[in-house]
Formats: sequence, C-alpha cells, structure tokens
Amino acid sequence: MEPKTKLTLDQVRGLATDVLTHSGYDAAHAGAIAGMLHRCQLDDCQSHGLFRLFMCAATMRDGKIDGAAAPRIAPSDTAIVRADARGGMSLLAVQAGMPLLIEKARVHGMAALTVNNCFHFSALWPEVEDLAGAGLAGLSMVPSHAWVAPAGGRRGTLGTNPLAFSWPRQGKTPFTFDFATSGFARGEIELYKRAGKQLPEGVAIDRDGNPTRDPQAALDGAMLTFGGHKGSALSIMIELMAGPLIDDLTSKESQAAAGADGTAPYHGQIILAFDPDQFSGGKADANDARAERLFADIVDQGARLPSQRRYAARARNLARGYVEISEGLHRDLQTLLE
Ligand code: NDP
Ligand code: PYC
Repeated sequence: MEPKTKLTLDQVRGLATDVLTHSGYDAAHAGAIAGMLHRCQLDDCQSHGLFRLFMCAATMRDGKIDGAAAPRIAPSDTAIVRADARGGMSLLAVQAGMPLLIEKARVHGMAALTVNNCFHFSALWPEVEDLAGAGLAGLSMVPSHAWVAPAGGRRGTLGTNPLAFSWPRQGKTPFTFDFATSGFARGEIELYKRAGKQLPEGVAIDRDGNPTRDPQAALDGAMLTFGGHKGSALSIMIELMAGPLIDDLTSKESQAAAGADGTAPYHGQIILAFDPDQFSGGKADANDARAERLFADIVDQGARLPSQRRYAARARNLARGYVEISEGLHRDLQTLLE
C-alpha cells in the first residue's frame, strides 16, 4: 500500500489553482480547471484528479494552448449551441454553453452543445451530472489521441474516447456512468506505471503487437478497446459524433495537431441533453417510477449502480473534510511550482 498524504478540500483547490496560475493559465481558466480537479478528487477519481495537473502544465509549456482564451457562443435559432473554445482548455467553453443547452433542451425536448477548438484533459461525468441536476438526461463524448487499436487491428487509430451518461432521479443522486472505451483510460495506465504495478491481461499490446502487462510497453504500443468489437464500434461512433459531425478532429488528427507527448489532446466535444417530460409526453413522473423499479431490481440482487462508489467517496470525504492522494504524487506535484 502506497503511503498517502491527506489534503483538505481547500488545499486541493489551492494546490490546483497555484499550479495552474504558475503554469500560465489566467484566473478564469485556472478556476474552471481547479473546480473540475476538485470535483474529481472529492470523488476519489484518481486518474482525472490532481494527477491531471501534469498534463495541464505540460500543455502550457508546449506553447500551443491559449491560457487566456475567452470562449465564444455562436448565435443560433436551432437546438444546437455551438461554443468555440478558441484554442483554450474546454471547460470555460462548456460552462459558457451549459445554460443555453439547458434552456434549449427544455424548449425543444432535446438539444446539443458542441465545443470546438479545445484542448481537453478531463473527466466527463461532472458535466452530465450537472445536466441531471437540472432534470435532464445527458450524454457526452470526446475523442482523445490515437493510442487505441480497433478490434482486430494492431495500431493506434482510436482514442481512449470516454462516454458519459447521466439520468436524473427525484431526491436521489443521478444514475451516472463515465468510462473510457479503451479497456483502461490512459491516465489509469500512467498510474499503474507510477505505482510499479502490472496491468491486467487484455488491456494492451506492445510495439510488436504482442499482449503486454507492462505499463510502459502498453504506452509505447497500443491500447485495446473494452469488450472487443463492441467497444471498438462505440469508440468509432465517438470519433464520428465528436469529430466529423461537429466539424472537429478525430483522435488521429488531434495527435497530429496537438503538442508533444503528455500534453492534452486538441479536438471537439459533444454534449446532448434530453428533457424526460417532453420525451414522455408529460408523463415524466410515472416513467420516473418505472426507472426507479429498474434501479431497485439491480441493487436488490447485490449489484451496484455505476457511480455508487463515487457518491460514497464524496459523502465520506465531505464528512471528514479531506481526501487522500499518494505521497509520491503529492511530492511530484510540488515540482510544478518551481
Ligand atoms: P472506470 O473504469 O474507473 O469506471 C467506469 C464506470 O463504471 C464508472 O461510472 C464506475 O462507477 C462504473 N463502475 C466501475 N465498476 C463498477 C461495478 N463493479 N459495477 C457498476 N459500475 C461500475 O472509468 P475509466 O477508468 O474508464 O475512466 C475514468 C475517467 O477517465 C472517466 O471519468 C473518463 O471521462 C476519463 N477519461 C477522459 C478522457 C479524455 O479524453 N478526456 C479519456 C479517457 C477517460 P464508479 O465511479 O462509482 O466506480
Ligand atoms: O486517460 O485516456 C485518458 C485521457 C486522455 C485525455 C485525458 N485523459
């Protein structure tokens, strides 16, 4: 067991803000990124919590990102909200577009927020969870970099391409899932490497196309999709929906356009919002009860709902007022302040 460092929630936000400001992000971007890292760390999402500060700092050092980019929302009469991140990190553009996305979903029944020209490093669940908080079902996806081989292939073509979904529940935390369509997120492989641990079988192949459990060989070779051809097809869908559909880059194109290894991918994002009341013809309450019966049938047999671990971690960390990260990670993060 790695030794742990305890950080209060204020210390998490403070450390993130200090590193981001020191790296060259303006106050608005630093605040948005620190807020995202704080939410992830609060829920013990280690691969996309404070650990992501290395990627944020490396992206700024690389010189392609605009750390002060002010997003623009294009005027629109349709159900599509188009946000241009203008070469900055995605989060401010998402924040700028969210209120209009929610408004349009309530008017039209469904709406989409597209974000173009953004660097992207983050988890997707906070954004769809916020939609559920507004009473909407939410779906979001992004490509990343071409680290993942398609089923039957041996070469990185697809991204780790996360898919996140959230469903609002009355008086309860929403049903939410958020996962990479690769067997492991790249961030998770990096954490295995830091901890000196071997990967499980089936996550990656090495440069020669042989199965490997060695994290470095996996990073140098190609990652594999989860669920064979099924995860591969979902990953291709994400390439299309958050790439050509919205006039933005695929993972392979992002890799060519973005900076050096370790920097954030550069591409687009799509977030879809659905209004249950409009879709059900005004019968959201009755259908809500049916959804609850579905959830009950799952948990009654001892299975857990996705996000149950996260919500439990959030409640525990809020109650005790601190989170834990590995001592080595905490030490290494200090170097970003030098
Ligand atoms: P995980 O494998 O950690 O978790 C996937 C999902 O499955 C979570 O919602 C999790 O809920 C749920 N889950 C896990 N175990 C069970 C179980 N036994 N029963 C039911 N549900 C379960 O996610 P990944 O490592 O694939 O992804 C981690 C993060 O990385 C995501 O937030 C993703 O957005 C981010 N990411 C971002 C990328 C980017 O380009 N920006 C690229 C790839 C990933 P719980 O959390 O409660 O355990
Ligand atoms: O963990 O695969 C990943 C990832 C890519 C970009 C941000 N996170």
